[in-house]
Amino acid sequence: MLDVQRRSNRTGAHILAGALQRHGVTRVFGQSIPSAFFLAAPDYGITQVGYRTENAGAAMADAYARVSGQVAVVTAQNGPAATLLVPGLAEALKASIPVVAIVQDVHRQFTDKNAFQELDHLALFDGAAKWVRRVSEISRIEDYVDMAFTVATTGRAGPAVLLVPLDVLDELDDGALKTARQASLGHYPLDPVAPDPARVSEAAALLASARHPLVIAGGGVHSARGYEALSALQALGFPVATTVMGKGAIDETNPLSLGVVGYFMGPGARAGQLAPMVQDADVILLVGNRTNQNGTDSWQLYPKDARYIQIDIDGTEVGRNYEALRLVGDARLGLEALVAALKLQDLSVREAQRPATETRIRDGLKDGAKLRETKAGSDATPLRPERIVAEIDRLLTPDSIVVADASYSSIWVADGVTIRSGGQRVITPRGLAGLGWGLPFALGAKAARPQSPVICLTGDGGFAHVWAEIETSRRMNLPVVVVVLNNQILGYQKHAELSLFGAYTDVVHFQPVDHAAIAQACGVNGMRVERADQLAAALETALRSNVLTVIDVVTDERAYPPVTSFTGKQALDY
Ligand SMILES: Cc1ncc(C[n+]2csc(CCOP(=O)(O)OP(=O)(O)O)c2C)c(N)n1
Ligand SMILES: [Mg+2]
Repeated sequence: MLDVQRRSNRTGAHILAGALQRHGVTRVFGQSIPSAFFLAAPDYGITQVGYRTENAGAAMADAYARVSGQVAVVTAQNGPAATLLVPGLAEALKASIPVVAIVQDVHRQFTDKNAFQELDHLALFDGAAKWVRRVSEISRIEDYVDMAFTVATTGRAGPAVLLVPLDVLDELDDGALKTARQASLGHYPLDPVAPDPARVSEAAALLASARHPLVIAGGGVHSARGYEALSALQALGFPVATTVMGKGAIDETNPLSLGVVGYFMGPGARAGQLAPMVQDADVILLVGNRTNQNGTDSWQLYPKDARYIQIDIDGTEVGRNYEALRLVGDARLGLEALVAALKLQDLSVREAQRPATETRIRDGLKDGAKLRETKAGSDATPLRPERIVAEIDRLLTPDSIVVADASYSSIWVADGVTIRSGGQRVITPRGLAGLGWGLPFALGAKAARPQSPVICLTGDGGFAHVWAEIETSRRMNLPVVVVVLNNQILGYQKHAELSLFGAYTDVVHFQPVDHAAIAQACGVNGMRVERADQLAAALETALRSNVLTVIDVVTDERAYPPVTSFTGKQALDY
């Protein structure tokens, strides 16, 4: 539609769509509502990814933002639909992912009259978003859209909720309105600021003279796209570990990469033998790392007496759990500045230590691999999850995206997938670790990068939250591979109970479910795998398919990952 025509009879819905177009939005996760907006949107180059449930839609938007580097937009109706956005936005809040949720609100004249599906959305989203506002004038739509995008992308990224009364969208632009707004704010980080140069020099001096320095990178490196800078720092001789959210930030085949450190470094973990290397570190650089419970193994793994340096865009995260030299700023710019400052330092200590550091990592990983081998190479029936992930890992390219649901799947993937190039993506719900985000994450990732293979690992419990989205995949042409660990239990739940109480509650076991048949019933592919030698072919077929494939793998309910709190718990050897 010509711009002139648009202006002459445009409504609030057109203004909203135009503002999103200005921010580079081309896809919106929605379910028809607000209808006036979605009817106008195609004229602005915006198409809809139609979810089945709002909670899945919010998770799709989250993964879309993680993978694309763009703000993702999700919409919902007022009332019940809005309530279902809360879990996904809460994940985005905790994981620092920029999502703009546009939520329809009741007609302005009906406000506070017990209108149909009226709810106090400001209160509803208060704890699940960075910002919640209602736009109540057509003349302010662009202002509020820009505020929402700015809030989502500036500083620590996160979700912003914009409430739009439906009559505002229907109102005609009286022609008096003229927007002066030109900015495109749909990418993040919007304002990549660099840390104080004096502190950067201080940090460089500390790192250069450290005997056992260690870098522990978190999800902030992905958000800042700081991959090259991180690998430049590693190239100066600094060993690099990551959190689960940071996995993918660094090539894990580099001799100075430890892999993921945190709460699953028990026997059989890839980096399980490297815990002493973390504990012995004298200077630790944290980058975009929240130092949360799982990442620090309940704050037991990171040493108490080390010097910490912390780069984070959010100054309130710096020093939260470990007092640190404060480098408040963007992870990429912070790392770049640090690399430049280190090049001015005498790096002879680091050079001298480097061979010993590499040997220590190599030996530790070798010992870990020996302990893993029996499980990762196992032909046992029912299958071991370690074997499944090893088969997936063999088929990955740097372009592949691996997604995991919460529970054990996140751990199996974080521990079993090998990152071969900085920037390779592994998407896990580590903000809140809610069950059911795996499949919608996979669909959101596929929407962001349609050419990339997307493989999702999920437990049978978590998958059941979102079976409905199999149909979404088919309808929206988002073919992904879903590998279901069919152990017929709420695994982590049962095992945590066993480890803590020596007994388990009475609902952790499921009746048998044929997940392949569920997929087939939705008109996509379903396969059942009961033997390890069927796996490779099943995965290859699934990756070639142009529709979603569910691979339902019968797995051993006794299999649990090397979570340190499980180590030595005999109740788990049942
Ligand atoms: C929405 C939500 N509900 C409950 C939990 C608690 N929880 C964590 S792991 C788990 C068991 C998950 O079982 P399943 O998805 O089958 O994975 P498995 O551990 O068996 O591989 C539960 C109930 C959660 N993390 N999120
Ligand atoms: Mg299970």
